[in-house]
Amino acid sequence: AEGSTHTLMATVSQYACQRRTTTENNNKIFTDAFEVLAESYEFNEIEGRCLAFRRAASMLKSLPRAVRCLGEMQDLPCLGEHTKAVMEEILQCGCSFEVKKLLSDERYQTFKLFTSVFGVGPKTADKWHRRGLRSFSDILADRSIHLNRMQQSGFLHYGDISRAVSKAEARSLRNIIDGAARAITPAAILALTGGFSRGKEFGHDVDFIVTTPELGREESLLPEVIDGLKKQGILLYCDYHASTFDVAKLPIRRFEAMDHFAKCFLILRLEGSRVEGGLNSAEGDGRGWRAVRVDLVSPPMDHYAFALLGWTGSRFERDLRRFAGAKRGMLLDNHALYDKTKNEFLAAETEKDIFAHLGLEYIEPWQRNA
Ligand code: TTP
Ligand code: MN
Ligand code: MN
Ligand code: MN
Repeated sequence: AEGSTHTLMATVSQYACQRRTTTENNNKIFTDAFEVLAESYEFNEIEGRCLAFRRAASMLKSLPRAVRCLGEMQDLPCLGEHTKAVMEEILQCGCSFEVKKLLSDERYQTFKLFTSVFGVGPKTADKWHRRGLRSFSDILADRSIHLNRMQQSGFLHYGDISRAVSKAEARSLRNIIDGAARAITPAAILALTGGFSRGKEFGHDVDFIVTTPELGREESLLPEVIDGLKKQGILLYCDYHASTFDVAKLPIRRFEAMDHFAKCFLILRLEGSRVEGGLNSAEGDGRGWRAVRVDLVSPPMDHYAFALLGWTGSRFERDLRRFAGAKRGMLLDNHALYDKTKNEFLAAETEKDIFAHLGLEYIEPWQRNA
């Protein structure tokens, strides 16, 4: 009675940055199915369809309640023929035949398994699948396969890092990184970003911004923090990327997956975390520690707000960029916001400043789970 079709969809924007999306998902039955389809298209490098299913899922996550009938879909954005057909089937039969078929598909299952390893993407999974490899033991037994350092760590710590990280573990890690940064400079700034800053209960890693108000100092801060973690004996893996950030090269006009700030992808040893078994038999019971993935990024302080907004992540951030370009003639990325009409950079000290420049209502991080 309370939910006429109108209240469900009257104001839904096609852009995630104009929607509020909490961690409560009322349409999980549809979005789980869409994620399987999106993944399958991703594995087969059919990017357009993958994106279509991800955008549709993101839109459904923002709805205040479940979609209950075909009629309710008509005015919702981001839904095409294929997505609607899948939803219709789920409404009628409780599941999608196409999704069921994929879940039992050998190629999908193998890609899913292989890409669950840290350092293995669809390209590597495809290479291994073509060679007839189907399991971890197939890979590890094949002497002709060369694993890079990241993949070696991925297999070594597989059991631990494929287990979700809890909020409590994220807090412990925060204290560790905070201690390490403060030992170097008391002025160090540490901010939680990524999924945990959006209020998620669990994550696949923990993301932090580590920087300092002293401009230029942030470049050497990160290597020093890493060194501190190493001296504590808790650095299990480190992939460090020095800064390639250059204000003179802004704005960056083509999309790049990675930003240019100094950053590192780590695996840390977290003490006091109980662990069940892992792939590696050494990761057995009775251990008082677990391995956990941590990402650190160090933007210079005058670009802090852009880095924070970018690293807070989810589809929300991607749609912010898309909205900036399509609706405002602006270029937004993790480094800066550039107004192409005025030919100038728009400075920002806070995320709120960036929303204001874009003429968007401010949306809290916990409402950005798009
Ligand atoms: P993730 O840690 O991959 O995702 P998440 O924190 O949202 O979810 P999970 O709980 O599974 O960890 O990425 C966080 C954000 O970091 C994501 O929006 C992408 C962003 N990021 C950049 O902006 N630049 C980069 O160079 C990298 C590596 C990540
Ligand atoms: Mn994360
Ligand atoms: Mn690298
Ligand atoms: Mn991350």
